[in-house]
Amino acid sequence: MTAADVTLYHWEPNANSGKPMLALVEKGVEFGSHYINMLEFDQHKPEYLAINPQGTIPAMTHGDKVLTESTAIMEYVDEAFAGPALMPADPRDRWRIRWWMKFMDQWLGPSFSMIGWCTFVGPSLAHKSEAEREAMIARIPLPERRAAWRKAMFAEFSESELAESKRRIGVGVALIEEDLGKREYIACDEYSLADINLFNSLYGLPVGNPELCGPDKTPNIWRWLMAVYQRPAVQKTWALGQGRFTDRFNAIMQELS
Ligand SMILES: N[C@@H](CCC(=O)N[C@@H](CS)C(=O)NCC(=O)O)C(=O)O
Repeated sequence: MTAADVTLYHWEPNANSGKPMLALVEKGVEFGSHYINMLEFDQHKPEYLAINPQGTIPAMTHGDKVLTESTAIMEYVDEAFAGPALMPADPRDRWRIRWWMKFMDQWLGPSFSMIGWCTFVGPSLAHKSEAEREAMIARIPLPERRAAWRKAMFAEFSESELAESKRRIGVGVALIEEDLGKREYIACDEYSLADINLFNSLYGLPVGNPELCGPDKTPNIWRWLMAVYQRPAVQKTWALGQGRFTDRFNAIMQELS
């Protein structure tokens, strides 16, 4: 089985879609890129449901294997293919990588996601009629995703849940700043899957949360962002985007360089 048998189904290089995209590019794995336009609900069309019946992205096929869950896909990519190791050998470093990925996936990432869905994803569908939006929601296979889309499309996120997400982002950014003061990268002195995981939610911080992140406020995050932005694989990955996320990436890269 070779890398030529790999197809990644993804949206923009951002959050969950961006994680396996960047891991594949860092490893130098050739892959077929299948863009799923999340805002057109491609992820709920029968062609994609045949790949991932849950109707969420990303998903990856390798030969006849179908892989889902962005962090687990990254671990698979690191183990299945040659190229630079994205997990170090030391057990304590590996534990810290997994600690950070769990923290992001379960605690901090969903808060970034809620703010993004409230400010960008939901409003992007405001041009559709209420009936069209209801029909889109009715096609979503997972009840929890149906609930999330309803809140985003009809601006139903409550004040208290948005406040909790903002609180978590503040706490998370402070913790990341503290740990980046202890070592070169987030989990150890080598670039790892944990950096890929975090970068996909944090690369927009200087624009999205200037009140929390900047060269004076968070010097360790700033140093880390500058180092990660400069990686050729990171630049190649964000060039695969089709819109606003790549524009934002390019604007911040100018600011950092
Ligand atoms: N835990 C999953 C989450 C997958 C997920 O919910 N992805 C979002 C995009 S970041 C999605 O597919 N949203 C589209 C939808 O719910 O219709 C992973 O990490 O892959």
